[in-house]
Amino acid sequence: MSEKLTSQKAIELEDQYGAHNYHPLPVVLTRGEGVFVWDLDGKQYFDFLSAYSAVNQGHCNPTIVNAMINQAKRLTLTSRAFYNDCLGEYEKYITEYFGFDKVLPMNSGAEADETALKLTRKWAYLKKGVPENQAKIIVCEGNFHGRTITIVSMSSDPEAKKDFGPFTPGFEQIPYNDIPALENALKDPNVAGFLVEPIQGEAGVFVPDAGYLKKAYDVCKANNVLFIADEVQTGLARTGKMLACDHEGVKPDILILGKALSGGVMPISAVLANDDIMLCIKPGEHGSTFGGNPLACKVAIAALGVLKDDKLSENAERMGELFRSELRKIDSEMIELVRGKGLLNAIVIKPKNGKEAWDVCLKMRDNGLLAKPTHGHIIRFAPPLVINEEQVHEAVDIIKRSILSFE
Ligand code: IF1
Repeated sequence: MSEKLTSQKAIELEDQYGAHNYHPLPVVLTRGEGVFVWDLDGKQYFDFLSAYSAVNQGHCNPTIVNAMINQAKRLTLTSRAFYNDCLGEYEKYITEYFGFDKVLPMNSGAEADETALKLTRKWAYLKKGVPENQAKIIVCEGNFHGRTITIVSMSSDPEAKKDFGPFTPGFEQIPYNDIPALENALKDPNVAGFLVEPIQGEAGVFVPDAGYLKKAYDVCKANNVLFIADEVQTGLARTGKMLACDHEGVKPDILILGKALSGGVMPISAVLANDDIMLCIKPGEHGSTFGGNPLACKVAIAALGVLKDDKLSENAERMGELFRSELRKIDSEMIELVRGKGLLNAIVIKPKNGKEAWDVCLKMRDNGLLAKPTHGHIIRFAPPLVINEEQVHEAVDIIKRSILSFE
């Protein structure tokens, strides 16, 4: 393009040529570094979304980008028709990192969730002895696991489902954070697994009661049901531990990872399990052209390395405490509630003078901080985990000024 691209023009292009499946905040970004992003006019913003927790390690993390560039110049994709010299190294690294026997590499979070569902059903037929086509998987109301037909079949969100039927059978919804409901659902001997987000993201960063995950795990064990944790969003240091399940000492039977597994540079996801479960899937029964590609392997090793080397769990824990306590000092009727764990946080906004969460987000954008409303009245705050104390104070100051401007 010869003319300089303006924000207006960039938005028009997306509007004219792209499907209208999103409603972005009007800001056009062109560069990122650490906790900051810049728009086309050179204006700097704190990124308090982190691409829905994919850039935990900070934008354009140099360790990750260098690993990517080096491997990109050598070999990027072989498919799984042949062996490559990166996959085994990565598989050893990630399984030792999380303490599982095996990994199955995929690309998007939704694919990893689909993989976990297939694995759970296969295990139910081969190991648990569930009669053919009778396996049932228990999911929670308010869940978010992605956008495929099967995954929206598990959803309770009308918007995610309307006019996308018919749906995949074999799922039963129970309320989240409800152990008696789980105990009741698991009375059915055909239940194969319980799929759960340790904190519900889409539901607006809904943190369950302390002890819920541990109790849910124990109920699963008592009934020979697999406990499947979707840590696509909550995992990888986001909540102040490497995994959100670590807060309760729970080790899932099947662990689903995505997003920050690449630090946001490309789609990389993974399903981890022990042999008893993972070896139920045989050659030809599952896979993906790009899953486990050499580029992804090197990127994921670097991305996981950064989490430990830079002590990002510890930082998320400390900065999260600071962030919530500073937010709670803001004296405004518009803030109904502050909640979260580590650096996965949200505020619930009470509209005032006709101003709601969307208006707060536009004002914060003007003041140099980006966040996105969900369900109309909740604002998620999830900065890259490399944020420091001074930056937390600056960010809270922006949030405070923005909200108080409506008083
Ligand atoms: C979008 C929410 C976040 C996820 C969990 C699997 C996936 C996701 C727990 C699928 C994806 C996203 C995708 C994003 C919005 C978003 C989201 F608001 F919808 F809930 F992060 F909070 N499991 N989450 O959160 O991963 O296939 O997208 O790689 O634009 O839809 P994916």
